[in-house]
Amino acid sequence: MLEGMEGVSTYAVDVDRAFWVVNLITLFLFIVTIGAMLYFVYKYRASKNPPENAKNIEHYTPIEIIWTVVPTILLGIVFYYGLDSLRAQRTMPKDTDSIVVKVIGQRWSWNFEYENGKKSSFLMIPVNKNIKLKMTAPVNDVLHSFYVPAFRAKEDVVPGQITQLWFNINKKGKYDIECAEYCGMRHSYMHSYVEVVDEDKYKDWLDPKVGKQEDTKSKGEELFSQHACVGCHSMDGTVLVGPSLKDIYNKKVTVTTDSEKREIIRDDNYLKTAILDANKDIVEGFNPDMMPTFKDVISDEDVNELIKYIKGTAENNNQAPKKEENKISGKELVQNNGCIGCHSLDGSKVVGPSFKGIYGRIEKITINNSLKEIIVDDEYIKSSILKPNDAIVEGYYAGVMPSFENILNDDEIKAIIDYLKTIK
Ligand code: HEC
Ligand code: HEC
Ligand SMILES: [Cu+2]
Repeated sequence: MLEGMEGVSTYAVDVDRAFWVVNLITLFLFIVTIGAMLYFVYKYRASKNPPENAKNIEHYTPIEIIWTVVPTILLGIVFYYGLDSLRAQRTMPKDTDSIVVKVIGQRWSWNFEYENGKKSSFLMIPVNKNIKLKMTAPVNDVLHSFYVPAFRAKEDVVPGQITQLWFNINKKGKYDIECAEYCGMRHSYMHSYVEVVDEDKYKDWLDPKVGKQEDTKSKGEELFSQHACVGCHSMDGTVLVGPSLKDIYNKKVTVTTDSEKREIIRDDNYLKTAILDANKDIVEGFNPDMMPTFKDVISDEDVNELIKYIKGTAENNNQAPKKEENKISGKELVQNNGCIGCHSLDGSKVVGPSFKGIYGRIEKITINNSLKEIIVDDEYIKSSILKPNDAIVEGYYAGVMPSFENILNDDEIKAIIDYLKTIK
């Protein structure tokens, strides 16, 4: 595959120029030195120049000046073009003029997160736009290096530190991403690709519901942003000031009512009270007096619209496209969390056991230093993901698989388990 031999980023010309300048100067110096050496070997060969004729010349000013001045100029040229290309690469556009993508490099996969929260295991970007990568690795991971040869772009990815890289690509296509820092066993498998597409195609991919969704925005959704609920509540599962309202309808919650803890189901009545009289029931883990009361601010009718909207995130309530998008795909989770860097789907042993046929399989594991035989079920898979070091599969090592506690939530783990069941 020769795609990428030609540089496709705006600064590729600068980098390529520096490359050629350095190489041509090196070639020139090579020819001059080796040429002179061969010439002298021939000219002063022993048969024509008996050793007793040899003279010891101590000084020859002209040649000393030449071999000082010429290399100085050549190095000056190398320095100039080196600095020039480095400047082109490292002068970052502002965040506001760029599409910022978060990159996580971990053993042994690349993960990308876009401005709207979408995640992927390859990088999708529009052509002719500034792209800025903010990269890091998990704190318990090792050094990696993000490298796209076709872009002439490379930067270290360091645990616990954010490094940046930018580019602006002028040619659509698919280009390789490599890890350029040796990072252990599966280093060579730590590759992915960048897909450079038209802006429209990029937008469609990033947010498939744009356009379709805009006109069907429900009354409840409008009220939700109008009354600034969005500032404290997400609809995608992230906890802001208040709990996320995604998928909460008819689910249990622990609340404190009149300083007494109780568990209740979030039905219409509960939601109505939660909106109009927020301090009556305080959701566990949150503080009272944070949410303003909306009594006399929001009419009963509008409260019903809001409730409908909150329900809509749990039920298929004329919000079909939304629902589709919120469905968690176990397959994507497995791809986006680096699991397939260590677990194969085809039965081959990689760093960890293969996922093929994992569900229901009989396995020997070590728990508390004693070997036991178990059948892989939901509970076991869940604890393998959350506490990988509690039970170690025979033939494998502890301390290799990272824990996904606080990274994957219960719903996501369930989706992964459902997906694993299908890999036969
Ligand atoms: C200033 C931040 C803030 C704003 C604005 C806000 N809330 Fe809240 N909300 C909270 C906090 C904090 C909690 C959790 C404590 C509690 O139960 O009161 C909460 C709890 C809730 C709950 C219960 C959630 C659960 O998990 O059971 C619902 C429903 C809710 N809010 C709806 C709304 C709606 C609808 C709006 C807009 C009309 C809104 N909130 C505006 C902060 C806010
Ligand atoms: C850095 C490599 C690595 C990553 C990343 C990783 N694992 Fe593992 N995993 C291992 C190793 C090694 C074992 C075997 C040792 C053990 O039991 O902890 C294992 C064991 C398991 C087991 C038990 C397997 C069995 O046959 O009993 C499951 C299930 C599992 N991993 C799921 C996952 C999931 C899901 C992810 C992604 C969210 C993941 N792993 C990410 C290395 C990894
Ligand atoms: Cu790496």
